[in-house]
Amino acid sequence: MNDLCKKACVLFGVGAVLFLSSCSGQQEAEEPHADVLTVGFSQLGNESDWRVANTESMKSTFTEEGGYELLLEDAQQKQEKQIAAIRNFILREVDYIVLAPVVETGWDEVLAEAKDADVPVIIMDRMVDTEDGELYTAWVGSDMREEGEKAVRWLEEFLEEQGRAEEEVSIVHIQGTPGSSAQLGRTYGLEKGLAMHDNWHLAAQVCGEFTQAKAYEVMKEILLETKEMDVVYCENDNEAFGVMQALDEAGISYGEGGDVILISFDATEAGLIACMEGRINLNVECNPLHGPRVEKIIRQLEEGQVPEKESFVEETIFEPEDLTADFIAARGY
Ligand code: GYE
Repeated sequence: MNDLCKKACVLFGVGAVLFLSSCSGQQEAEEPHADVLTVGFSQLGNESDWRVANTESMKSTFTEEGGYELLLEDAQQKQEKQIAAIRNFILREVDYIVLAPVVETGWDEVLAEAKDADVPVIIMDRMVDTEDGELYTAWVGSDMREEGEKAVRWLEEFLEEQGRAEEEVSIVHIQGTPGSSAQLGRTYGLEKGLAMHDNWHLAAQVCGEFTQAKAYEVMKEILLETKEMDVVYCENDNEAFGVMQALDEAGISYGEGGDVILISFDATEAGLIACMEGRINLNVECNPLHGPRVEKIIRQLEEGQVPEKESFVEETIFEPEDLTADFIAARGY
């Protein structure tokens, strides 16, 4: 090949590549966006096993193959980050916003902005407390007051069976994130129980932030003050793990046949294993698999239907004798 010919070939090659890439570029710009629904998801954080399972459920539901683009923002437990994420989703003109709110109050302004921009907002897991119920389209999650009440009913029966119903009962209460539905509901249940039983007393009531590390730290401090406790009421499994660690170090027995009755919430895999092994007396279920439930709401909206404004998930409670390794493994979280 002479030089001229080589140059011509190279030029032709470059031209062909440019032509092809500009064609495929056009296709990319037009094709995927026709049917794809963009979902902006403001997840409150990554504080617990429950939260990890919840995020996973959203990711495995809102997939590319399923026709979605999921924009996931982790707010690291900060409401201002969630508000910023929602504003960003509005700017990006997403089709739907899903919000798992860290606390209940303080959402009116940003939800009104989403409403003005015609972006439907679906609230998942914890609730929002807004002045105007029209600021969000639908909510799906758990009845966390009911969860607290279930724990208290169980404790009443358990003490009764043990012949301890009339005895003084000293309770350590490890709370979750202040102002979150999970904290408010589970605290409501316990405080109602305390009000109904003159012989039930709070030995301590402190915040464990729904994390193992914080619960461990606060439980260590409590144990410096007192070792007199009959019940530790942890508002989630990760707090229960931190409490178990602190009780182990203090040489205090807990769970089935132990000195301290341990109550937990969530029933995640590790929480249920601890319950099956008798280290947690009661684990109140809180289901994190909301991805398919949120998708159902979006499908209904796409088809012009009106979804239920609020849907509560059915849940149960677990004691050690209810559990087997196979049962826990089949739950998958
Ligand atoms: O119990 C806890 C998590 O809002 C129900 O948040 C959720 C709670 C859950 O951190 O583990």
